[in-house]
Amino acid sequence: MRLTRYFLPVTKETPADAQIVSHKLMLRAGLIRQTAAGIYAWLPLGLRVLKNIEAIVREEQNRAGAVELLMPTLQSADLWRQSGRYDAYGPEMLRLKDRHDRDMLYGPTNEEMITLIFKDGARSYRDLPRILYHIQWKFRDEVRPRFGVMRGREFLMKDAYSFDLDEDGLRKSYEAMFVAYLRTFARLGLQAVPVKAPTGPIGGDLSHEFHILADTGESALFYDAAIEEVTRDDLLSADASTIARLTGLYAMEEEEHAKVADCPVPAERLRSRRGIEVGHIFAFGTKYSASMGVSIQTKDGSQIHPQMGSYGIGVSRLIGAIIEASHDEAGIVWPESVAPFRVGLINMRADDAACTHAADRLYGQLCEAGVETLYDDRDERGGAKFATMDVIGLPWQLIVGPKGLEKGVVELKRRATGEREELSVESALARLAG
Ligand code: 5CA
Repeated sequence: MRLTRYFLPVTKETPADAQIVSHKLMLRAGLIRQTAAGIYAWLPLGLRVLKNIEAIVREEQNRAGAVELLMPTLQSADLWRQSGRYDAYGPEMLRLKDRHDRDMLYGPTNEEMITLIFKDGARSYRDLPRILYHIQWKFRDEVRPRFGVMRGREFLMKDAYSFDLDEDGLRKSYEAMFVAYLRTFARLGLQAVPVKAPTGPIGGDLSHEFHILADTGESALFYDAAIEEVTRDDLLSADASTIARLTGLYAMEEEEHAKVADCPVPAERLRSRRGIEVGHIFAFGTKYSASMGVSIQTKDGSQIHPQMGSYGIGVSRLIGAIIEASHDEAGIVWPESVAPFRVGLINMRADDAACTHAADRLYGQLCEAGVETLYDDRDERGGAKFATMDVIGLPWQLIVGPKGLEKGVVELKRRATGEREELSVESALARLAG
């Protein structure tokens, strides 16, 4: 993509209304634009990151055996009256009326809708177990939307729902999602801490939150330092034993920790840090399947209500969490797996015909090799181009300038470390295409 044809409104000024670094950088790097309190438009660069995160979340859901569908954002109030949550949900729910004066709402979550869809489509034990999920916008009329996409009112969530014949099946589905979560966050370059959680309005008795450690997190956590010893490789190859190891280690939110009379962790191993909740999973049994009358015939002919769980990931919130975890003074440092482009190609002298010719040619070769490249072909000072590339945080910068060309070299800079290296065009291509 040529920058002269793109839409990348990068700013040098620090936006006054942003308090935390990820929000500031998302605005400065032209990823999002606020259109109303807690509601954001995704600009082209931000949308690419969102899609990359979504793709990793999707791959891991599919790998765990979950099946994708898509439910609407607008729901009828009657659906929620069936579960009894319509009145219980409170002012966070955005309620509206259609032209026939029917009560509608913008979905804050989808337990009711998926339960009804499953009820219509499943009859017998052969239809279980199933895990269904979608990636869809949600609306919660938060009292204090803040920190940009971190606590928005409209936000993108992956929510999965499991249906099992018995509690043992539910435990297996819960574990499959737990593994998918550990792998998903590791692939996003994040270290997520699973924390045993109270279940709140979703209901049920088994629940975990997944937190990214960051000083700007909204939750205060207490956990066993041994959790920090779990490596990325452990997480990528996670199985039931990894879950046992992790959930065997103490980790609590402050409020819950305060209720624990005898903390099992010795003081020297107890860590206290803040966390960003990027995922939340619940096993709630028959809460919705019973209240909404889902009956499934078992092998022996009896009828049961399926055991259910729900599993959320804050897809749009993850962008904020990733930036909180990965940035420096100059800007964002994207992990390779979610970067909006792999390479930023800089033509240092758009007013120099030879330099432009060489940069154009290199751009063509990168595209040909399938390397996602943002090409700064603007007629601007080199300094401004470097600053733009640094703030948007692409993993590699490839710099073409007249001096290098005389020697037959281009410069390759790694954003994460700042390491620079001169090499021939061919070697640069080989390196980046790999
Ligand atoms: N139905 C369940 C799981 S499918 C559910 O709604 N869980 S939740 O309330 O915990 O939300 C799931 C995830 O969505 C959270 O872990 C968080 O990462 C994200 N999330 C929740 N509220 C917001 C918000 N206001 N802005 C951005 N992300 C949010």
